[in-house]
Amino acid sequence: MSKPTDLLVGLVLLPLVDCSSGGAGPHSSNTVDLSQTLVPDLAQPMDDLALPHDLAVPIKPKPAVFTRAATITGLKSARCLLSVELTGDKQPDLVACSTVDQNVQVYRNGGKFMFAKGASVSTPDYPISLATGDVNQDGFPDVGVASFIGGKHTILLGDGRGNLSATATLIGNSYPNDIQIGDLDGDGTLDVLGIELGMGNGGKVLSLFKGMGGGRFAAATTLSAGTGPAGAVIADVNRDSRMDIVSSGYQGGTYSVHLGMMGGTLGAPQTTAAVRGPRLVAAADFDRDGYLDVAMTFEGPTPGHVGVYLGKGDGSFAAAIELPVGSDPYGIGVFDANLDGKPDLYVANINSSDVSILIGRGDGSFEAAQQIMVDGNAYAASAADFDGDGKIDLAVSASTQIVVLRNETP
Ligand SMILES: [Ca+2]
Ligand SMILES: [Ca+2]
Ligand SMILES: [Ca+2]
Ligand SMILES: [Ca+2]
Repeated sequence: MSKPTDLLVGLVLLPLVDCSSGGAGPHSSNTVDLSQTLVPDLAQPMDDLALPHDLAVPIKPKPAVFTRAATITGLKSARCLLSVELTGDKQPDLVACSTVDQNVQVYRNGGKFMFAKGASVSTPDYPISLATGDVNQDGFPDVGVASFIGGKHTILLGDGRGNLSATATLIGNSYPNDIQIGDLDGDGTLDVLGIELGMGNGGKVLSLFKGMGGGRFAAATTLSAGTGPAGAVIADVNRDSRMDIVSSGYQGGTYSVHLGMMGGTLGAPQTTAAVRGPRLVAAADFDRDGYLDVAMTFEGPTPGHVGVYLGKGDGSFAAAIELPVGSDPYGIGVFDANLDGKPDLYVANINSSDVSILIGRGDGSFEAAQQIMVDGNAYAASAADFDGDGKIDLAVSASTQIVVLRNETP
């Protein structure tokens, strides 16, 4: 099986680690805080709720059930995947990118798991990550694309009818590997964050492009981070209503936290050692203590693993809980797969050509991964309710195809 994880650029062999499962911010698909519910958790008996946490009898959560509902073929080296409603019919569409076709391709959701090829936009120089948000505040979601070789981030404005048109091109450091969109300075306008491996430059920076409204952005300001940033999430980890950044330091084996400060600035990074090769990052309140936690995929063949870091609420995190998944895990995101209101994880595995679904128990621990084959190097996945039945489905980018899995959990 081919393993397209390496790209020769110049004389440097680059391990590529990217691909976003979605941007953060108002349209985030990898940040879910399910803790804010006021409804009692009916999955647990009342006696259980009254017990101290460590005395509670663990309730085994029900597994999720997914079946293949659609296979979109004809892709070449599909690397990114995003679910976002682009056509105005309230049904989430799919956006993929191809490093061979060098484009971003929209697949319009026609209902009943029928997807039709829609708009295509040329995005040269190895597009490898997508994010979404309404950057020009016209009510229609837009798409940001990171192009690895060009060191650039292209903003594609959505018109609400399924079309995407390139507007700004944002040049940051070098070799962007992930892109996130969120309001980092709290001015009500979405900003773009470039997460850049910076190969050959001793790259230790993130590039922040502040949104100025109308889809325009300021020139990059740089934030120092762990060596070789590969992925990040924008989320409020210390619950002060200011957005923060948690980024992975792929080359240095670290993760870094930038806390949002008064006046729209970001504080100095707090960098913590992780095990080798952290890649992409997602956030949710996995133990439901009111503070966001993060999960990261880690480079590694067999067994691959995900690290879950429970937030302490002050911007720091407990030591990793390591969860085995498929081989060479890459894209990661949060959804409620088994409909119990507790956040679960999906992980795209490159080498094992499958997706792992980790059912959260709601206390920060997880059931053993359910593996679903997708028959192709899986770099990215994206969750959305494609058929509108209230159950969140999952689309997986698998090299030459996109496999759409229907959630049939009873
Ligand atoms: Ca914060
Ligand atoms: Ca938490
Ligand atoms: Ca769940
Ligand atoms: Ca559904």
